[in-house]
Amino acid sequence: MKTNDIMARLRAKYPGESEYLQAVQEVLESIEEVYNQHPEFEKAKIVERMVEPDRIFSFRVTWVDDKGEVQTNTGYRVQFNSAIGPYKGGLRFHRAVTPSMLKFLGFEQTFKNALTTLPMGGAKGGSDFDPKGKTDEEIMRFCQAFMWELWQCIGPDQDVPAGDVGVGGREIGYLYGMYKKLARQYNTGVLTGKGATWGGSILRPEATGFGALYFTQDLLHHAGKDIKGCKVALSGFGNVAWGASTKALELGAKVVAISGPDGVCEIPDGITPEMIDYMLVMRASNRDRVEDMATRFPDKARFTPGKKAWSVPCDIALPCAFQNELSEDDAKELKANGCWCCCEVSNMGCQPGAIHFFQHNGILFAPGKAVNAGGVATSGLEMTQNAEHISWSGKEVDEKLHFIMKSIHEQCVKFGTQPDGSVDYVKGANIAGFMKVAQAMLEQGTV
Ligand code: 2IT
Repeated sequence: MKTNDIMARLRAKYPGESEYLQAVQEVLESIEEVYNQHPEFEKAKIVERMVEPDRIFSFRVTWVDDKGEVQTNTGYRVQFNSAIGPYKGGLRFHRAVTPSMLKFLGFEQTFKNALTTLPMGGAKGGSDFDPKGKTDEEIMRFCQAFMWELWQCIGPDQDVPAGDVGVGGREIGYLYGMYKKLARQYNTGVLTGKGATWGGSILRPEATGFGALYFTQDLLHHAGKDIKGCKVALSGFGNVAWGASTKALELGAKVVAISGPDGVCEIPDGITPEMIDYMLVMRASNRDRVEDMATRFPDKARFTPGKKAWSVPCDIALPCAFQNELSEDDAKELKANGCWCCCEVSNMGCQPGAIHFFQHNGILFAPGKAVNAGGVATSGLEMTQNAEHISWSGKEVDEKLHFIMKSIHEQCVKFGTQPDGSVDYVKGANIAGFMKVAQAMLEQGTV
């Protein structure tokens, strides 16, 4: 296998699918050496098969807004790979959603899910619907119209969607309500991220952020460092940023910046539990403005329009928002301001130039598919509880999540340790995830 040849073919076949091509290139570069030591992979054309989604559903979603006007969006479900289990992955509602974006996310999800140790294949879906400025009633009508098409593609043993950007507990509720009406199936396991009283797992809302901080803690320990007293800058103010801030505070770190599409809020004395609670209000408002934090807490937070969280001096940077949100220039600014660690919590949050800069300038770096896997792992735990018709305590779920994050860190160390003793977490995560999926595909024959 030669990465350059495969990439040239994919670029010609899928011109303009930049996120998808970027995600594939990153994985192929990391696994090329290991892959070429396995002639059986080459013979079965594992890579050529693995970079193509199993299938993509695309559908029109028509709904009526509050003014009575008819609106049309496009919905998708990309079922990427089922080698190690039923399709599993979130739904993203964002104006920029395209097949390329969902293919990149589905591809990443396949390896991430393999890292969790649980039997889940990879998928992603969503729509170019923009939740910004929409009322609760409009969100509900859109979710119902979306499920009208999606319900035939999913099922508890087939494909289990969850939330992602723009899809949280409220949206999962509306989607689940409509699923039951259409399918006349009452198995809670068809979606994860549900409410605690109707099949949801305790700690699922917190899990992505909590898991990310458990992973960061392990990474720091491995490097002989401690998170206590560290200054953390993070991007976003949604579900992931909320969970990450909560756990960062609990572990004794100080969150000095959060951000949004409108700019950054600097918080010199560190975020407080009250401010973390307010993130939920900001998310539910659909205003998509981080400035609201500074308006609500003028003594604590200082808003600067147009700036990113990466302009604020910190020890640890945690991208928690969107792909490619941290550029090479941002990486340089972070280093110049004293940052020495970046754990990517968003999927593909760092641009390739930023990762390269971190890795060649002694900054600890770990990729999203390892750092943020606690979210989907806890979705897997929700599926287990649903299948058994039981509900575990918060303590039980937290212990399992902690164990899974530890095991992901160990897999990264196993496959990513370099001759000088440092760990290349990108390589480690990609090789560990790839080997598991590749082996499963090989054993299941040419399908
Ligand atoms: O990117 C992700 O892993 C998610 N959005 C969560 C997916 C899931 O099925 O819980």
